[in-house]
Amino acid sequence: MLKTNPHDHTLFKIYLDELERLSVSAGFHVVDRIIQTRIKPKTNFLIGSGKVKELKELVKAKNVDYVIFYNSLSSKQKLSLSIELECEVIDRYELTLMIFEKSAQDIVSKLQIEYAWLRKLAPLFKLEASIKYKGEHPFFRSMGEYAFHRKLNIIKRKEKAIKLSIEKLVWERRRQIDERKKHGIPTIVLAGMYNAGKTALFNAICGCNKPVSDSPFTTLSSKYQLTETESQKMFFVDTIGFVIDLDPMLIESFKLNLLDLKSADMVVLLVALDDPLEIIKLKFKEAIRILRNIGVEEKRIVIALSKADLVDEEKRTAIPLYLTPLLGEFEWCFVSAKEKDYSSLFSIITKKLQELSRPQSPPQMHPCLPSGVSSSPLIMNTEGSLY
Ligand SMILES: Nc1nc2c(ncn2[C@@H]2O[C@H](COP(=O)(O)OP(=O)(O)OP(=O)(O)O)[C@@H](O)[C@H]2O)c(=O)[nH]1
Ligand SMILES: [Mg+2]
Repeated sequence: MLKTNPHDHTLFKIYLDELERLSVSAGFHVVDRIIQTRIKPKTNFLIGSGKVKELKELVKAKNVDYVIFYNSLSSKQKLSLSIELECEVIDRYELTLMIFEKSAQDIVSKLQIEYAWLRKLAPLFKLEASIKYKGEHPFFRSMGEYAFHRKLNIIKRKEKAIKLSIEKLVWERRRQIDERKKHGIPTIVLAGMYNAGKTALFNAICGCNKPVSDSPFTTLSSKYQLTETESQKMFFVDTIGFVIDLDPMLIESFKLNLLDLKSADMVVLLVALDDPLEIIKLKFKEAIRILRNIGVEEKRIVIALSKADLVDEEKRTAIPLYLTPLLGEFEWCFVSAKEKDYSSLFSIITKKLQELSRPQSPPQMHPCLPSGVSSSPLIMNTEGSLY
């Protein structure tokens, strides 16, 4: 890790712990950590040349296969480091994609992951080739250069094709969202860090049986389920989890998930209570920052302090006090998927939907009507396709 804030004495440890947790999830055995503090990253190696030397010795001594950087690496840095260290060098973006690949089941996730890989690796391939063929005759290209151009064209075509497929899916998703809005069924999206308990709550509310686990990014592509409360029908959406310090390029590659969040009538942000207090606070802050960056309006966010069954009465009083500066203006409640305790969440959602319902909406579209939409032709299954 290159630590650019010399005054940070605690956060960087949390970030590194998170990186180690992700590395283990991806299947790595972590042998050591190296940190350098410098305000300005170096353009060639990110870290200073002395540190590169130290790292090289460590790589040799411990017979290391991979060096994983917390920081994002440019193509130039990745290439220079892997040549110098004589091993694979990846950054957190690539590490996250490796974990995604492990849990990717459906075509939508696989497509988005492939797109994210291409966005990262295509510039690296171009750089590698330009170094390799620099100085070769401009008119009589070597066979190697021909092969490179062929490969580059294949990559470009692939990138274009994947982008097109994703755009088609985005278009289809937009259409489904518009149809849902037309039928006046409000959409409630469950968001939060990975492992926050989104899928467990989704399953409990909707009676589904989607995979739930302790490993990061169990859910990659959104799951949808229409459900009926006492007063109305709602679409619940389970989404991909966030991670601390999420790379904006990664968010951008997962456009479909973005669309779900942006178009939601309400976003329930799950903040899990099974972490130490300072981590709960950090993850809460990060999740709010990510939602803001995506463009989710604060008035549409409800906070659900999840896994409440794990905290005793004393902590139930202490935690909201500790989180007061963050909870601020948000409506919040405790939830427990395990104990099927989410009635307060439903009360808040219903109340907020009433507040948010706009007067210009046609009466039949009002989301809080006691559901005259029971036999709506537009119902989606949990994978998002219409039936
Ligand atoms: N005690 C307790 N554990 C819970 C509760 N909800 C979820 N968990 C556990 O927390 C872990 C993560 O749950 P998930 O529902 O998979 O979390 P997620 O937010 O969907 O995670 P990703 O799909 O990776 O983003 C699992 O081990 C669950 O059993 C809860 O209400 N109480
Ligand atoms: Mg999940």
